[in-house]
Amino acid sequence: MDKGNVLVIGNSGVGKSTLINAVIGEQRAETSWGTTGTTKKLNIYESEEAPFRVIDTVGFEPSLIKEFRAINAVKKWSKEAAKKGDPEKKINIIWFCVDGTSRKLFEKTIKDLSMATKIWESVPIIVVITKSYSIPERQENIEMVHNAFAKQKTSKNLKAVIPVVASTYVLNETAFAPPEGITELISCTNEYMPEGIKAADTDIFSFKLKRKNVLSQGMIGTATSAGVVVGAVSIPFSDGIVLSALEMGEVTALSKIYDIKQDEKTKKFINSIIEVGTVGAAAKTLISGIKMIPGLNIAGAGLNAVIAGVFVATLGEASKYLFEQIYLGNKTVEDIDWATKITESKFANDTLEKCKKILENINESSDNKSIANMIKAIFNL
Ligand SMILES: Nc1nc2c(ncn2[C@@H]2O[C@H](COP(=O)(O)OP(=O)(O)OP(=O)(O)O)[C@@H](O)[C@H]2O)c(=O)[nH]1
Ligand SMILES: [Mg+2]
Repeated sequence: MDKGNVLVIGNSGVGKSTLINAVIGEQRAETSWGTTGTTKKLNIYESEEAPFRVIDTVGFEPSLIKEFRAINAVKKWSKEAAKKGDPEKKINIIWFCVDGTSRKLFEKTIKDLSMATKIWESVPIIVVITKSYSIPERQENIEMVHNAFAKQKTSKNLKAVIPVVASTYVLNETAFAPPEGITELISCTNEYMPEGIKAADTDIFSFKLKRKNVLSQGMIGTATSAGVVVGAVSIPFSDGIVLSALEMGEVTALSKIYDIKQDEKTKKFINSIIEVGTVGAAAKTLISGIKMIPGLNIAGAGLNAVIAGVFVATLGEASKYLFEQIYLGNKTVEDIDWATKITESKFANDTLEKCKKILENINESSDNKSIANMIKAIFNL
């Protein structure tokens, strides 16, 4: 079946490549198209599973109005195909990317992008606010985009404004902005594809599930690295481990990736899992188990760093599984007994073995980064 084409435009550095990576994934094919000798070319990304193709205008600078070379390249790509009777190269949707960290530029960027794409006068536009790290600013940013669009001739083409974080953004040692908006963007894009090339709901569902899995893994990896840093500077853990802000951030972010409704029931559910994975019996047993590993060649800060990192990784793995089951409709956030049992078994099962392997591979001189990398490798993060 034919696939639709999404044209991605936005200033250089706005985050187009990072976005495409999050949407299409690693298992993708990348083909370049463009006249040799110019710096403007197109990169076309597709994967077997992805419901649409994405065309990246590399290094696009819409402020250089007379230099719409990237757009001309898209036109050419499309036109040549039309001549050959190849309907596959039509632009079906345009993603306008604006940088969420520089809202002052929204108006000018939208004006420039509208000018650049005026030849596609009736193609649906989705504005993607990239790098939307700041939650309090999101709603205001969406309104700013709508206001900027109201002044454009193509205002009727605007279908949605979606704030995204395409890759986990680390704010400080315990706080990070997790990936957001990616699967919403996938659904929304498919929704506005013309009939005939629109993917079936079931295909979109399984594609989104895979993306959620990958985004979660990346996020757990980032949280694990943060855990190592916090563990290394904290007091030794004797009676359970509490890195509360970090763990709360990690588990809540995972619940959001799996579209779990953020209400009181979910809060209670999250608190129960965190308790098991911090001060619960399984957590305490694991800590004493680690401390009794024979021939332990690392002590103090290094050992605490490993413990903290392993706990964050294990808690992440457990919660990811739980939220996935809820997302799939197999369980609900009211199944707390089930959730705590699963979490306990994650901590009890092979986690001690994993710790042994990690501790065998590091020593007193290992820095936080190498400790984190070792944990991530063992946990496949
Ligand atoms: N952590 C994080 N970094 C991001 C995100 N989006 C963009 N960045 C960073 O911003 C920088 C620019 O992102 P790119 O994706 O290369 O931007 P681009 O639009 O493809 O740039 P050109 O190819 O030059 O047009 C990179 O350092 C990215 O890592 C995000 O969602 N999270
Ligand atoms: Mg790029």
